[in-house]
Amino acid sequence: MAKQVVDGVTMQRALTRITYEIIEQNKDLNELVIVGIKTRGIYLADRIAKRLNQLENIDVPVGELDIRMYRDDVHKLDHSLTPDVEGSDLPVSITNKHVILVDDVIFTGRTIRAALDALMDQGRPNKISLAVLVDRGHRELPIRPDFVGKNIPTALSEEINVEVSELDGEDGISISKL
Ligand code: 3GP
Ligand code: 5GP
Ligand code: MG
Repeated sequence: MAKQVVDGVTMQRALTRITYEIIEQNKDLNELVIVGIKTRGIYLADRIAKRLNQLENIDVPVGELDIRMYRDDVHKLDHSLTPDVEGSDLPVSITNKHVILVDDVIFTGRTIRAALDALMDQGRPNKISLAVLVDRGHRELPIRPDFVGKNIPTALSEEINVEVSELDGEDGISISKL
């Protein structure tokens, strides 16, 4: 049974706060490129870009990275899986830009490590930052998000479910026991 921990309004507010933090911490918003990690990170990246447009009247390019667990025939919570980049779609060069990576959940940090490798292969950004909607803990690498929607400490036996209206019909975050 999934237990809702964040409702749609609160989730949208968290994204709005992240957007304000991005504005506050960046003198030149024209240097930004936002890159969402498939699947739900892409929708969150789009929303942050939309908010930036509403608040600052600026069009920030949005790209995507597709990162899959190396063997998806095994259970997805198997920690021995290595994330691999399947594809990327970046609308502009990221060289000399400030890339903001966006994902729905950060867990071990291995997906972000793979994403950093993929970005470095494509250019030399001046800076890469990380925004996540949920930090569920259990990091296995020295990777820490710069912008966090909600810190939700979890047990390894739990799973965070992020719903976005574009895919799931409504926004919200819930926890379920595996
Ligand atoms: P999403 O990013 O499209 O929401 O990581 C691939 C997908 O599997 C993610 O989808 C995520 O929601 C889902 N998922 C759920 N729990 C886990 C987990 O513990 N580890 C990984 N790697 N993926 C999970
Ligand atoms: P990591 O590589 O940090 O272990 O896991 C991050 C990736 O796995 C993210 O892309 C995220 O989608 C997914 N993930 C890990 N744990 C969870 C979880 O509890 N819920 C959801 N929805 N996704 C998770
Ligand atoms: Mg994800």
